[in-house]
Amino acid sequence: MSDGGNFIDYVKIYVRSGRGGAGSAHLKREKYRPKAGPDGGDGGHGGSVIVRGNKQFWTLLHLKYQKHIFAEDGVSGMRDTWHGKDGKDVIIEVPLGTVARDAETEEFLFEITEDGEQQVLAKGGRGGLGNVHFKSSTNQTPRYAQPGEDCEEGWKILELKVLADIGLVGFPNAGKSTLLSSISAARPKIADYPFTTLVPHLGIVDVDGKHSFVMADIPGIIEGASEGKGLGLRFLRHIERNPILLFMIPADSNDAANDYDVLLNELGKYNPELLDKKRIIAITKCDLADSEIISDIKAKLPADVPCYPISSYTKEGVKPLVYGIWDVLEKEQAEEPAKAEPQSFFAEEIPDAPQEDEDELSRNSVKSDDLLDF
Ligand SMILES: Nc1nc2c(ncn2[C@@H]2O[C@H](COP(=O)(O)OP(=O)(O)OP(=O)(O)O)[C@@H](O)[C@H]2O)c(=O)[nH]1
Ligand SMILES: [Mg+2]
Repeated sequence: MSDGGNFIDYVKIYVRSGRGGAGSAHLKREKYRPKAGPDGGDGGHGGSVIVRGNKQFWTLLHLKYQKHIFAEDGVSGMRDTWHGKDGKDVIIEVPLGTVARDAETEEFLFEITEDGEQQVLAKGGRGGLGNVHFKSSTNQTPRYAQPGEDCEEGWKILELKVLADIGLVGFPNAGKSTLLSSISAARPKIADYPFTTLVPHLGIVDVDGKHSFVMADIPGIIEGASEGKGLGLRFLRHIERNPILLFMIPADSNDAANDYDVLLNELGKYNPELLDKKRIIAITKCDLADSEIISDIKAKLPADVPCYPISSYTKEGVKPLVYGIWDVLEKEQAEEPAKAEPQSFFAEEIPDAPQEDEDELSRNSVKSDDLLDF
């Protein structure tokens, strides 16, 4: 898919689950047994509105014109202990990386990260119990039954935050899309005018035939983007969960150090947590500058951030950059479980903790045909 309006990463929908059907309070009357007792059946459960992850979906476009999503009500119970039919659930399929929030309170509800993962957005009401359940030694003819439980309803926000390992950050024209298309099968539009890229693109980058990672190309950022200049910063949500950011500074920039500071500043204004991510810098378009200029630029950029001069045209420096990214990613992956699970007191008692297979750790599971190009 090319750039344009087909990529929808934010929808506001009104959802309503089904009400539970009422239990029946029917009293059985037979010709010769006028008080044959209660026989009111239970009401059916109301259907729920459920969100399900589907790795075939890459956008929320299918929800753009379907603003109201209602599940079916449960049917009331009837005489002869007839159980009312349950209301049907509604399943909303969403791409992986979709986050659900309550539109009014902004409360985070859940996030879908796995194919087939299901979460309830609005729970169906329980069906009421029929009066047969309330018969007791002291009350042989209960004249009441439970009403069905009410539905849940409200405005919800579904927001897609693409899942990538590294996000490209740079001014328009910095060469982000050119890099992505030179190292992956993604084909974002490339042109010598600013804001060529209007929506995020993902590509799978092969490292060495054994390992790969996912790179996200997003629209360019300019000074004042946090105040809405250019395309604003809305799309930065797509790099919020990337563990690494790759800053792209062109070799023909007038002031590389300032470019880098402006980018950092804008990211920080959008979400200060973006500044906690690992960073790598690529000096792009190095075919346009001689080595002296490149050394000069390098010297002006922070020494503690790995910096790679590259040219997507001549391919010079591109492979070392890819290896450099993989290096940082591997370290991040190794650190990740340690962060998530504090060391157990019993860890020392486990003799030889099995070593994780290198391939298991790798991202090889992402195949090239999983490539997403919005
Ligand atoms: N000489 C040279 N030009 C390059 C190189 N990489 C990209 N360009 C050119 O720079 C221009 C912008 O490239 P893009 O890849 O579209 O830049 P971008 O950062 O994706 O730009 P936006 O999508 O607008 O943010 C195009 O004309 C590219 O052909 C490079 O390595 N060397
Ligand atoms: Mg681009």
